[in-house]
Amino acid sequence: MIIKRFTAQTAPKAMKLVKDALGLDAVIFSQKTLDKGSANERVEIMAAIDHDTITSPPLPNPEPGATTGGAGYGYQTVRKQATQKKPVKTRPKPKKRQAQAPESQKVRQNFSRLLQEREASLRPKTVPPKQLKTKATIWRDEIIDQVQALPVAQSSGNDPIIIALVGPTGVGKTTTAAKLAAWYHIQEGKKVALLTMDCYRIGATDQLRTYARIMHLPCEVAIRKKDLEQAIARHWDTDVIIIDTTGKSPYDTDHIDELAEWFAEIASLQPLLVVSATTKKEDLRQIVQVYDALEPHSLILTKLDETRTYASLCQQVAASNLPVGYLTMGQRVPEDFIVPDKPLLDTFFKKGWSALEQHIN
Ligand SMILES: Nc1nc2c(ncn2[C@@H]2O[C@H](COP(=O)(O)OP(=O)(O)O)[C@@H](O)[C@H]2O)c(=O)[nH]1
Ligand SMILES: [Mg+2]
Repeated sequence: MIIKRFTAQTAPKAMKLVKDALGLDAVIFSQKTLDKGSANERVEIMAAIDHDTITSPPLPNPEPGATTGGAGYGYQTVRKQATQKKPVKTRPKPKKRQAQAPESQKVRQNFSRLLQEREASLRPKTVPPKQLKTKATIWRDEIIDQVQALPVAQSSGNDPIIIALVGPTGVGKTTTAAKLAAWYHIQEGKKVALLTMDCYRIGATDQLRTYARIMHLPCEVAIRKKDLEQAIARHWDTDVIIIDTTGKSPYDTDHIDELAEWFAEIASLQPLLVVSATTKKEDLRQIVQVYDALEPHSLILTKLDETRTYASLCQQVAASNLPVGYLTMGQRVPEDFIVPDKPLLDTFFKKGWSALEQHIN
């Protein structure tokens, strides 16, 4: 880089010196007035240029008082200020390409088309997103199709319908037993009796007794297998007997064996497996598998209000091969309870929560 100082009586004159000496690509580092107010007042410009861009040799001062020399730093190029029309140095213009013969043009076009075709054939085949969505929807609908609705079966003759709610702890068995009792008693006008085998927790029986008292329904506790058989016999004249059971871990197989033994003697008993929508996929699979030993009649899906994602639940229900008998979506007894038909289950698993909302009072 060459750095020079230029002085002249006025700024335009000093700038002309810069242009003449360094050309239009010169960079102005500084400009200041020297001996301001005196007879010797003049303008000093510090300018620089790269060796490569020097376009013309530095000229001697064209007028008295004009000088060049020195060093500095700056930010401005002369080109911006130049009034001179023609640049001293011009970049050589690229040579004009000779017009191609039509023959060779054709060959080039064919070649690039072949290249494009080959690239396209090598690209991995991806399914367009729209098509993917359709496939996912088809797959989802196939799963939903497998989910069937089936309310509790009617009993033969004058025998009562006997239902037992089984399932893990805290899924809503007792609450749902009360909802079912209310539905049969209030909606269907049936004569209902409540039995509970749940003496495991302190106060567990009180929960169902309280519901029974409010609905003016009989409620009995069965601590032993014999108690259960006798209680059923006592309420044989009712339309529906609803049995609440103790919840245990789905990994406690002894509990399932014990229940199976209790139920073995009661021929028309329909076990309903209560599962919560908030249960994790793997646990749900385990629950369905373990309770299969009791040959459940159907599923009761509870706590549908506690989530908004039902795809995994739908898959598990379909995989269980068990129909869905009832849905619950809240703690209110008897309101938060639905006896779904197949179209409602379809809409629910397709649209989610909004499909249930309109059925809630
Ligand atoms: N959010 C919601 N809570 C529920 C539902 N069903 C039951 N519960 C609540 O879940 C808790 C456990 O219910 P409970 O009937 O005692 O379960 P159990 O141990 O299976 O008998 C209670 O606080 C119930 O009020 C439901 O559908 N939605
Ligand atoms: Mg309970």
